[in-house]
Amino acid sequence: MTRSFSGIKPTGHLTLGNYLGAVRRWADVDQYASDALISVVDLHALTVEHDPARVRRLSRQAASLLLAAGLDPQRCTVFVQSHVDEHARLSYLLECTAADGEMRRMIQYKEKAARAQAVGESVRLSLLTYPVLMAADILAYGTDEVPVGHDQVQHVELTRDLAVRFNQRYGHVFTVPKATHPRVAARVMDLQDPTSKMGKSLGNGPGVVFLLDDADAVRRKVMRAVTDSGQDVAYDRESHPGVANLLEVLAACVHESPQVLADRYASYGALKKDTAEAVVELLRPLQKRHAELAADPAYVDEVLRVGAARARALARPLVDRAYRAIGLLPAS
Ligand code: AQP
Repeated sequence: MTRSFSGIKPTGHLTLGNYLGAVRRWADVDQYASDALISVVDLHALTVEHDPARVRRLSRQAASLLLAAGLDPQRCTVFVQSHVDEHARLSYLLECTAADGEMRRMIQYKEKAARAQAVGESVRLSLLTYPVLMAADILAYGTDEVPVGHDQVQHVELTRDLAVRFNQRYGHVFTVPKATHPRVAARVMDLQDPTSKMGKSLGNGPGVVFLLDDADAVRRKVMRAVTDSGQDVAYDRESHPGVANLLEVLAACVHESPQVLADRYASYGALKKDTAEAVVELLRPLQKRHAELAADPAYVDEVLRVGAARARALARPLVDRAYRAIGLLPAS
């Protein structure tokens, strides 16, 4: 059976972008079609300024939301990255495989480092190296497929390069994975700035729909979404990025194509109203289930404990093999 690995960072509250671009597919497709491992990748939340208590809180909340979204612990493995030492163990070997130059070319590093530099701040070394940790997350499990939004394409490419390089230098150890994306909404944009990704850590409040936003907040954010000058409801990301984003969100909610939906609307107002209601309905069952799970943290902790034990058992032999292949003396 195909194996898939997916991760979500507890850097903020989960967004509609996370859900439509990734989480919904993990729940609706991947856990049935593959041996799916889904991780709250908490080590990645330490690459930027962080509050320890908040990271802990968001990690449990992310796990609860994954379960609320329909991930079934009987069908897939849900766990917290830092509970499985193999990720950090393998990351070091991959740092010894990666080149400094290729890390500095990573778009997310360049963008975040430039932002920090502009205000006279430095960035953590881990911001430069975290794509290698991400490669370790994926490669430790012999992963075939990585279901992600479009923002992660470059990281999966790096993962492939490192796997191939390691295999060529030290013998075949790693499966070379490939990224897969949803048909629509692979890149949900910020409602206030449709040229930027809707992100949980950098997104500004009014342009980001959070999964736990109440119905009024969702309606307010969608109704105030920036649209384009003109009146045409056309699906064109280049010339009408705001309207195209709303069409994609609506299309993803109602399982239609954005082009077909565009022909049905004569005004931006009607499109916004239907999109807002579709998002409210999409989130309603998820929020209800999340409220039940939030009231039962012991259940969530147990799911994470069992998940980590399974993940550890899968990763350990493969990472041990990589340690031997690269020339390290096995512990007796
Ligand atoms: N806007 C989005 N549209 C489609 N997919 C998205 N994903 C994230 N944002 C969108 C996908 O969700 C999965 C988990 O994402 P993540 O936790 O790795 O990243 P994030 O939500 O983008 O978090 P940050 O902290 O806001 O990220 P950065 O570092 O980019 O600033 C992934 O599959 C992702 O593709």
